[in-house]
Amino acid sequence: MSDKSILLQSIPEGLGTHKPQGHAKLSAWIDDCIKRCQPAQVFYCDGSEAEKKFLEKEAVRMGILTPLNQDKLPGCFYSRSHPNDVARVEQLTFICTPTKEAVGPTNHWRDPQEMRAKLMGMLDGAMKGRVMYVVPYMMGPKDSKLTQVGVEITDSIYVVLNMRIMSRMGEAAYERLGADGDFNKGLHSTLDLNPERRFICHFPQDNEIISVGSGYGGNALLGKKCLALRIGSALAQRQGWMAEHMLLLAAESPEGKKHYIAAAFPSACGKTNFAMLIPPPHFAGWKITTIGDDIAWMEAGPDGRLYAINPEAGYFGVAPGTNYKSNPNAMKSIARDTIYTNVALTPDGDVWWEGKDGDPPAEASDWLGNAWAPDSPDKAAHANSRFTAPARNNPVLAPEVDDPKGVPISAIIFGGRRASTVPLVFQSFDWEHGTFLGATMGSEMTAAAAGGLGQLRLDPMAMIPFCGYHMGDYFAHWLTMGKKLKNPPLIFGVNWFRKDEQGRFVWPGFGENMRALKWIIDRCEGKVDAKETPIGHLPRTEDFDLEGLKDFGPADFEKAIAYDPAGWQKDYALAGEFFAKLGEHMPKELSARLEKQKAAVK
Ligand code: GTP
Ligand code: SPV
Ligand code: MN
Repeated sequence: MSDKSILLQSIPEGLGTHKPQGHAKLSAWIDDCIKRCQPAQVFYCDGSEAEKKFLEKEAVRMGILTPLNQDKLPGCFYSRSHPNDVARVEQLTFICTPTKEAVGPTNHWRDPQEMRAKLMGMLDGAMKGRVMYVVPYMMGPKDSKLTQVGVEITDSIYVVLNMRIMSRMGEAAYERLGADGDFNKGLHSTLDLNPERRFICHFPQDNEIISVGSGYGGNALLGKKCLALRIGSALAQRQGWMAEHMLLLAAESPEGKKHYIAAAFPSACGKTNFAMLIPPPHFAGWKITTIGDDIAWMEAGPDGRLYAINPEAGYFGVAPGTNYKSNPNAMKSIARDTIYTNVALTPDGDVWWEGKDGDPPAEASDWLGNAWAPDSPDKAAHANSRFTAPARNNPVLAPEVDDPKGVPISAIIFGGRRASTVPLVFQSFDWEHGTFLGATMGSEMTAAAAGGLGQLRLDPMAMIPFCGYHMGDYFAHWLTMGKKLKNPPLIFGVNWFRKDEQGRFVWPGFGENMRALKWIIDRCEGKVDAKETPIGHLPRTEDFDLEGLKDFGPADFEKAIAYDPAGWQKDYALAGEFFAKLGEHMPKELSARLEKQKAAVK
């Protein structure tokens, strides 16, 4: 019988011993965590290749990871979560600030002292008989001034191996800290994975995160949504920069001219796909490269443009629907050194999910570990099953990812999953109207968060689950940033998900989204005119390149961009309710803009 002891065994010499020295506050915090959680072992990570190999081997021995077929998927592992721990839990995510007012009505609030006491109670002795891992990491390129250092203390080896892919993990983080640098404290324990004892808590004033009861990405990989967005957005507001739920891509024309584009789409609404887009054959000579697929940190540059970095180093992407037709670059990115979570496992050690290439396997073991066959009533992979892959695997990774000053953004795109109303692509009138457009965007909810699947909700700037302070103040911050930018990006809206009367998507999407991107770039370069409507500038059919598109002509295009005043009246009514909830924090300019827009679409 294999030994499933969860303590690390036969630790090679030199591993696990990299206890940080010379930063008194850091050492004191680590000591506090050890006293509190009482682990049986403490393993100080250094981020080395030898450490990765050792921890993978141990995770396999413990039964937490399963090696996949190494001929087909070298360096890849399979993992199943607890069945109740498959997505973010917005109801159990809290911002703990001295006043409730500070977090606004769109966040869940708890008093910091009360919450801390409750969490400390749960963490007392929580790591008895377990290993505590101390994980130093950087969010952002090594020498960027926007880069943040975090240290995550966790009892999950799965979390360590995922953090290693998603962040710049290792001792360089301690070097950047020096003797007294500020760092994010992140304490994570899976406890017993009981949803009753699951709390994802943020303490922005202490630059601290405490997360218990979940091992799922967004809840447990603390550098990602917790630090880079919730704590990050609050920090950005205080310091005058932006932390956004945005992909970043570079689009290079056949003439060699580059534009950098940022796009905010809600969870599971197409960021990874758009960031890795391959232009259709008709766009030969165009090249799209990826800077990031989920998070952007942005600041005003000396030239008055907005500069962006991707704080992450990997992709925690949605598996279902990913295939060689929809996203070949993602398929190549996940061909090696990838951790697959909650997909299906085939008898030959391969993975499968709904919407992967080819026929479904004749038999498989589903995400719950049950026997599955193509005629099984349930899905083989969980709808929010994911891959964790290093960015360096991406064949179209932009070299700019490591540039400490970031890339200057030409256009910001807001998009959502909307069966109706929102056209394929349109442009706002200016920064303020673009902010309004982002502030009023809705989207149908996806499996990335527990509950509400398919329901339309307002998700301003795709930040509803991730804004770490009052949404009204967040809107005001957007307006302030616009005033700081002499050359602000142009702001656009897109919708890849409009449906016809039969419930089919009207737009082919994926690589064909290049056509909308091309129009956006043409607008940035002042090359094409547009149709003026109350909601913004719409593309004229003659300016939108439809050549080479099968079964989709000008009439279909006109359906995809149709301006639907009745739909907008409903949208603006929803936005009005939302703005009202934000009360005194709501910027007057945007409330006034709403009244103007309401009148215009009547
Ligand atoms: P998070 O990682 O949750 O923030 O999501 P994301 O925005 O990166 O979403 P992703 O690109 O992984 O897409 C999620 C789902 O939308 C996948 O199932 C895709 O296949 C599907 N999708 C992406 N782009 C398109 C598109 O242009 N059209 C259609 N119809 N579906 C798309
Ligand atoms: C999202 O839900 O927007 C994600 C996945 O990108 S997670 O990191 O789990 O939040
Ligand atoms: Mn996301």
